[in-house]
Amino acid sequence: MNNNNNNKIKKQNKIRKQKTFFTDRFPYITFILIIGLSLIIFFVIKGKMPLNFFSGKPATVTSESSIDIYFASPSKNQSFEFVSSNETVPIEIKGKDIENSNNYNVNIYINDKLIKTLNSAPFKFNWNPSQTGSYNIYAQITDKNNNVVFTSEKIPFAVDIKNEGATESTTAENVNINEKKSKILEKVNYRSQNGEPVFSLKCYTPPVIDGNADDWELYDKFSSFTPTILKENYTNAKDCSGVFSSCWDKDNYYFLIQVTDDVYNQPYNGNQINKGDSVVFVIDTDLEKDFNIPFLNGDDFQIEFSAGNNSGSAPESFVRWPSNSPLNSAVLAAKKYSGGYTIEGSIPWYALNLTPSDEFIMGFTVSILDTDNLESTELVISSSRQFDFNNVSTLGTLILIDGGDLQKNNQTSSTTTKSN
Ligand SMILES: [Ca+2]
Ligand SMILES: [Ca+2]
Ligand SMILES: [Ca+2]
Ligand SMILES: [Ca+2]
Repeated sequence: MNNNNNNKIKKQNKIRKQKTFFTDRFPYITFILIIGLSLIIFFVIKGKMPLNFFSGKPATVTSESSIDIYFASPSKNQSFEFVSSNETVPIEIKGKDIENSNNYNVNIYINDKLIKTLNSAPFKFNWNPSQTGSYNIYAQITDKNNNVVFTSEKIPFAVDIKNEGATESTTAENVNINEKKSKILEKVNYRSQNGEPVFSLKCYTPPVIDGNADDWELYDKFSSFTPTILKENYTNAKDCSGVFSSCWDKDNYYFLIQVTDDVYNQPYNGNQINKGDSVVFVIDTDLEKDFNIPFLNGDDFQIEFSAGNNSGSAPESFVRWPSNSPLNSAVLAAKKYSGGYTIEGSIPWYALNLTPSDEFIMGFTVSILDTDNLESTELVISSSRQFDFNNVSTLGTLILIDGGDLQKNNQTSSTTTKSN
């Protein structure tokens, strides 16, 4: 009997031990089950929610179908052919919902990068691509609480910039001249923030001032004009662009500017030519002394040129600074044609109180003023990266160099490969 009782107690202890063993493990099993179930629920919900929800981005609130927008520009697969890297792609988004309400922001993404947020109509701007390439654009509409209410489809387009890079030198095969230019650039002090210097080569046979460009083949051509004033109006090279060349001898500074302009509009003469289509030189003949002076002084010149008024008057010049009078000693010839005009001219050095010399350096910006449909200037593009008529510290640089007789060198280099 006693023995029997002892066995019972032992048995109960064994059961209790087993129970304790099971209850010891039970919390872990419960825990693993909870984690497992949570993960399953999480993935089920995540699959049904918009992707943004878990990545901290604003959640979609409004039904996407309630917003209706489209790209008026660019169109699908449109390709843009530009002649300069300053040209822009017009971007315009239209849609009644966004145009009739002030409650939306339009975020524009190009190649998935946010480049502009517009918050009122018209939803348009000009985008300047830095390089040739294939792009895609889409718009994301957000409400004022930054919730995404619509994302448009991606519109592919392409940009091809012909003259990627800067100044084109037609004397590239003449190694001496390029070496000379590099050496000068190493030693001279110029305002590099305003752009690379423009070189003017000495001419041994002066160009004939007749409006024809045929005697300018051997000279450097500058075409990298930058929109500088009212630049928001700049759209493309057909609206306003140019190619500028100049040369010099002991008597004169000669220049040729070929302007591309879709609408020639010069209603004025005399002291008002700067309100119509015109070209302006601003020159600081004492750059070294005035390097840190922003205001115009006695050795600076602001000279305007017109190809003639709308009724066909002769080309003319006007010196805005310092004299406020026409530059009568300048010789000018101009041609107007569909899509632009050309001005060729010579300015005697004595009019600038200057004696030219090899490696002479001056502050210089040539600007093209474009007037199309308004009564005054709508856009200015300049040879310097920035430009302000009244601030000579925005001027670029012009360097006179003697590269030898180009006509003679050109004949020699076409018969021999070795340069002297
Ligand atoms: Ca000529
Ligand atoms: Ca124009
Ligand atoms: Ca000066
Ligand atoms: Ca014009």
